Amino acid sequence: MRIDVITIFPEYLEPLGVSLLGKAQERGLLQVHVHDLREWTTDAHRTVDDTPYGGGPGMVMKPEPWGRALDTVAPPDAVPQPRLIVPTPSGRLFTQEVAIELAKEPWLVFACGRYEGIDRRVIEEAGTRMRVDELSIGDYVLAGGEVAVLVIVEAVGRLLPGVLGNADSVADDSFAPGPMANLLEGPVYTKPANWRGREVPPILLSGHHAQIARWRRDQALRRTAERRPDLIERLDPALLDEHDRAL
Ligand code: 6GU
Repeated sequence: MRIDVITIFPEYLEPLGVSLLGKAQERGLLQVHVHDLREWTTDAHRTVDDTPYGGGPGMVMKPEPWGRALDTVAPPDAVPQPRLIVPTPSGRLFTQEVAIELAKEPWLVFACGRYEGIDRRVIEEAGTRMRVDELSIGDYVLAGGEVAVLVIVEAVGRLLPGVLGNADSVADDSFAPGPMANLLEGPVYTKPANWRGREVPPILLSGHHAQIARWRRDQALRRTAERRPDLIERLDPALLDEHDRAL
């Protein structure tokens, strides 16, 4: 997969070269290119924003640098066209389901807004030649889209074939299909079996794999009911057994 990020703070994206995603790039599974939007300004001050038409607080990102940036990074005659992701708190919610969809794409371009956002016409015009997704990573407000790009690229990148080792497989994810689908992960333990007088739950030392699986599902259900009742509501009742309902 190829990823381009257009931002006024390229250094904000440096973490993409570290750890799992850094390895994925070294191994040729992912190519990340970060571009400074100011390269496409034409004035001495390299201006990227201006006051909003209609008045109001803050500043809006000017269309001209964005138009030139997108035409350069994703030329209108390129085939195929990339999918354009615009991180914004007013976007559709980014979920694991969206991550799975994006992981199937060969090419993503991220347009990072700052201030009060990007002039609407940029998104409209881009939409005439590529798929555009405005995505929010949650119900809180960040200062700009850069951190949201880190979140989305990490969630998508770890789904790419070959990026994860077997030890931390995608199949075990909280939101992956299977018996633990849409449940939060329960507690985990490692050695020593007694630490500062606290014992690991004995079932985990028993070697009874079926009982361990049952216990883990109970723990996941309890934790999900406590912390994310909204997820319990959305569980498929057909996937709950007698034992689950007794909890
Ligand atoms: Cl994608 N951008 C900004 N600026 N704030 C956010 C967000 C995105 N998602 C949640 N809050």
